[in-house]
Amino acid sequence: MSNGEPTPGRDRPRASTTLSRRGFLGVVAASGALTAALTAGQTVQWLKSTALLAARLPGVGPQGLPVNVTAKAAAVLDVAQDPRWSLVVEGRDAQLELSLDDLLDMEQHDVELPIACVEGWSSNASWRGVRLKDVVALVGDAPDGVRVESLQQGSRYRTSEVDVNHLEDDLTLLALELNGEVLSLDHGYPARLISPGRPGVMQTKWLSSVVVL
Ligand SMILES: Nc1nc2c(c(=O)[nH]1)N[C@H]1C(S)=C(S)[C@@H](COP(=O)(O)O)O[C@H]1N2
Ligand SMILES: [Mo]
Repeated sequence: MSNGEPTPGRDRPRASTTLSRRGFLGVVAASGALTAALTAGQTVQWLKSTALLAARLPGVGPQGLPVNVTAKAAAVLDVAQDPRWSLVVEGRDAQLELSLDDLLDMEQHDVELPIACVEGWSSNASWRGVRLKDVVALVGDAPDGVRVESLQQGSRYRTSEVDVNHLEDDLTLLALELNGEVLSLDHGYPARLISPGRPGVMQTKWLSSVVVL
């Protein structure tokens, strides 16, 4: 047959061929759905309920988003909750410190952006906070980019660079809230970076400073 379909034998009822093809198509559809689920964002909750796959996935943490490294594991529980916390903004000529209240007094913006971890999960979230470029503008530079630094010590994940394109992007925030609540400790309280199209590893948590490059 030119269309490559199996030809039912004369002695086999047509219906049995149709049924077996349907069965085959059912398997194809099911595996397609699984592939789609594994590659799509926002599926972590669904996968968690699938016992077969649960062992390979991170737990769904506070505020509905997985946590890769907790505040406790990063040894920032005390420094992150210190009421004297402030964000150091280091310009080329000027330096200033912004308290959490100072940041909250600035214009707040809402963005929807995923965290996409190379370990194989991606999850969308709503973030609210100040634009990174608004913070950098306070020290009056036209930077080539910035480096953000974490309160966390001794981890290669404690800093990341934000190039000028991401810095100028309206969606690049120093996030103070996640999914309608104050950022939880595990997600980077008091402030964390969130920026579009960067791997999760560069969405630095528990910020201590922003350094103009
Ligand atoms: N300071 C710091 N920031 C960090 C990390 C870290 O270990 N330390 N892990 C990164 C990685 S690998 C990912 S995937 C995201 C996870 O963010 P979440 O735990 O809020 O989901 O945070 C990033 N920011
Ligand atoms: Mo990650």
